[in-house]
Amino acid sequence: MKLSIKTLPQLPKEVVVPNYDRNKLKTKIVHLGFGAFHRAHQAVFTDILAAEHNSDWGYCEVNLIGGEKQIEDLKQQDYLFSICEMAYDNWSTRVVGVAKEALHADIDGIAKILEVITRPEIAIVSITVTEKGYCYLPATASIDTNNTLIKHDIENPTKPKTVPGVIVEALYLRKEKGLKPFTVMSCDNMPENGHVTRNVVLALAKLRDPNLANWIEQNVTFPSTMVDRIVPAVTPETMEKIQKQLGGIEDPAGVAGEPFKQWVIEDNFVNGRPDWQKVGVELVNDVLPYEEMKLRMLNGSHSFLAYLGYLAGYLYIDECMQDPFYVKAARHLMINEQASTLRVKGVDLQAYADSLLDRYRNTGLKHRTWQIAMDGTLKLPQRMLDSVRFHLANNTPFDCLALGIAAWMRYVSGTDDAGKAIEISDPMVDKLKELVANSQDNQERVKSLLLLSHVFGDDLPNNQYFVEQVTKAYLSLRDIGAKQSVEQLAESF
Ligand code: NAI
Ligand code: CS2
Repeated sequence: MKLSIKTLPQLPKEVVVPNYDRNKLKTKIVHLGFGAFHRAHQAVFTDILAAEHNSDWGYCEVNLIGGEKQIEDLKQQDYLFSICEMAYDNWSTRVVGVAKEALHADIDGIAKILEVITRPEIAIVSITVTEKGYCYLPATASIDTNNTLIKHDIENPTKPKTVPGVIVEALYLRKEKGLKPFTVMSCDNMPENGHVTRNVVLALAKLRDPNLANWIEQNVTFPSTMVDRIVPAVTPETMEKIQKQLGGIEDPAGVAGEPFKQWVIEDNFVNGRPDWQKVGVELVNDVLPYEEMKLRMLNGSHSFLAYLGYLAGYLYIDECMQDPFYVKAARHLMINEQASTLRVKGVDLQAYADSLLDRYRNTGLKHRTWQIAMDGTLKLPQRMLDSVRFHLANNTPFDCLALGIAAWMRYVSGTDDAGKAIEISDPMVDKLKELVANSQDNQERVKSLLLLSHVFGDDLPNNQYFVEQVTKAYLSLRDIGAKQSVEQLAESF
């Protein structure tokens, strides 16, 4: 039997269920990207707000590309889904009730989605669609007009497929109807995610109608956010554990994540917002220092561990944490090469680094290094390269960052240290394969991959010291492998 309103009474009494009147909820947020993260993060904060503070903010959950099954599952179970908190082996479960509706572009049609977004009561469109959903060029944070889907949206603005395309068309329709706009809130792991979202939306709007772009510029806000909770992709084993938590009831839309969660939002909304501050969300004037801290210390060390771990045969982050040299190197990276670059004030960064390592040790999470390694071309700039620029400008060392970047190069070269082929998942995978195929496995490989100016900009490939450092690390990885390269580096601190 599946999770639904009918089966709620059969759940074990420890499971937290929506104890509020779901009929009083109004769909006021449209969320684009009903993936694992949204379910375990924004939806949970909003659910606690409904349960504990009588909030009436509900969601229409939307997937535009991929994730058809999740939307179908949600519809079949009265829009209920569960989230398990995995504190090592001690799990606890909550059924979330704030979803009111669910739509998929390929199932329900884009017209239906636009109809919902243009309802007067929609106040926020929030987004978690991974970095590639923004169709932007990471080195400049500008729209990628060569992206096939963006080309489609430029030619067919009323039937958009992309996130920027849908937002532009929805805002166009609201403007025409004389309705208030909505706030656009990205919750993806990008630096200044609000700024990136604004850039791509405005660029697309300008191509369509400069008046529309002006109206958006003057009336719509794009608050940046810092979002944090480790929520690995659901596996069949996680599904089994969720079912056990639910006393045998199945929940294919269920998800599991770590207990920790954090959300910092720039308080800049044009049409109201839930009182998220009542449930621990930090509403601030400037989110950038928090975002930068999290992207460099957490995500930067995550990517470092993911590439070096995967090459060495460590399938999960908690396996990397069993290797004392990986722990030492990750901590050195966080404190000496990332924390030193940050603007954030009043945060104990030593304690932050230790808390991150502790979260990585959680053996319940089974967070795959392969999952974190994906989409590297869109992740490296904010996780590693911005810090490298800081060190180059300040003449300070960046050995761990150089090793991390070289490990990405080794990873996209396609073979791990045991000689096994790597399945690379990246929007630029074809280009990566071409660059790898046309270069020898030595300093030529490094030079060749540095040609990706959308990733490395024009400055880094022309900085001789940077190229030397990455080349040295690359050759070490080639000659002695990831495990020993990390060991040697960690021994040198
Ligand atoms: P997921 O794979 O479970 O879900 C991805 C979602 O993005 C799906 O709803 C899918 O329909 C949508 N999507 C994918 N490509 C798209 C495209 N080109 N256009 C439109 N929609 C697209 O991933 P998950 O775990 O939900 O993570 C999503 C993002 O959330 C991450 O990339 C990151 O930016 C952010 N995040 C994730 C955390 C995590 O631990 N999972 C933690 C903090 C942030
Ligand atoms: C990870 C993040 O997949 C990745 O790239 O680094 O999703 C990480 O788990 C989250 O940002 C934690 O908040």
